Amino acid sequence: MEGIPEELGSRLAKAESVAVLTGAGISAESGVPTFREAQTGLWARWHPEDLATPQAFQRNPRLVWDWYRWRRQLVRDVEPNSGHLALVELERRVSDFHLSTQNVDGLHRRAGSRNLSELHGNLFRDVCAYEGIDVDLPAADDELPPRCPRCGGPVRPGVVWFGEPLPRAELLEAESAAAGCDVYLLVGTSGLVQPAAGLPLSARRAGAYVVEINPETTALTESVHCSIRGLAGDVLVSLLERLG
Ligand code: BJW
Repeated sequence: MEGIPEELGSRLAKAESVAVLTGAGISAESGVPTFREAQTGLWARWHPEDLATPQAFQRNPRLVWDWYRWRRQLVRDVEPNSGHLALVELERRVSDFHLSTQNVDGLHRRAGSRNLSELHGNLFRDVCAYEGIDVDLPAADDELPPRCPRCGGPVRPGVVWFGEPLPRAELLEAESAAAGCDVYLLVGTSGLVQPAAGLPLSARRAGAYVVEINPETTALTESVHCSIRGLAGDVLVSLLERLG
């Protein structure tokens, strides 16, 4: 891993407001697969248009549910890692801190992050596909798709699929954090999916110092002030050590 650049250390030490955007890379060290990595990414094994669009769910809700149930189990079996925990500690140390995540795995909340916006929803929410509201399903409901206890319509996972709008309140919180922070950290995302990928650009336009933490170059590398090539856990722990 590269060391923490001097300028980042001093800017972070002075920062009153820090905003963070995470992607699948931060959960990779817990054992959750990313989406776009060549061999191991979910999209290397499945087509997003078969599983992560409203049309896919209409065509074959059983297939979509089988896939999401598999992912739920995978996430239940893993734990938050040192990267998630370092962000909890950073939140404790910075007076104004906001974390936006594209991840649906809930690991930031399990780690203890509080001021958090889940931009792409949450894998463990059950939502009525007709009414768009969260529903409680009986524990032993094996019907696929499950049925809404209120209207009988199909229930879907509470995640944001391609072509769907992001939850309004979460997106507004993320935009406001990006527009008002001194330092913006971009952790473990390819920066390919909109509108989340526009947040670091908004932060930069508004005057923030923007930093990318990723072992690889990404679509956003050329737009940030500073890129640190390394694993999220290692780099975030080093950042905290640097802060003292
Ligand atoms: C490590 C690491 C380690 C590895 N440490 N790093 C403008 C232009 C073009 C297209 C569009 C546009 N605006 C909208 C679109 C369409 C679309 C889009 O962006 N398409 C592009 C892909 C072309 N966007 C949408 O459809 C969005 N909706 C929308 O815009 O609605 C508008 C609207 C308004 C009003 C009415 C109607 C519509 C919705 C996007 C939803 C994305 N959904 C998914 C699935 C969620 C559910 C699920 O999980 O099943 O979200 S797709 C998938 O990609 C998932 C992720 O959150 C998202 C981002 O991926 P992420 O996190 O960046 O992961 P990877 O795999 O890409 O990258 C991992 C990175 O980690 C890599 O860089 C590694 O190197 C790194 N890494 N190990 C640190 N240890």
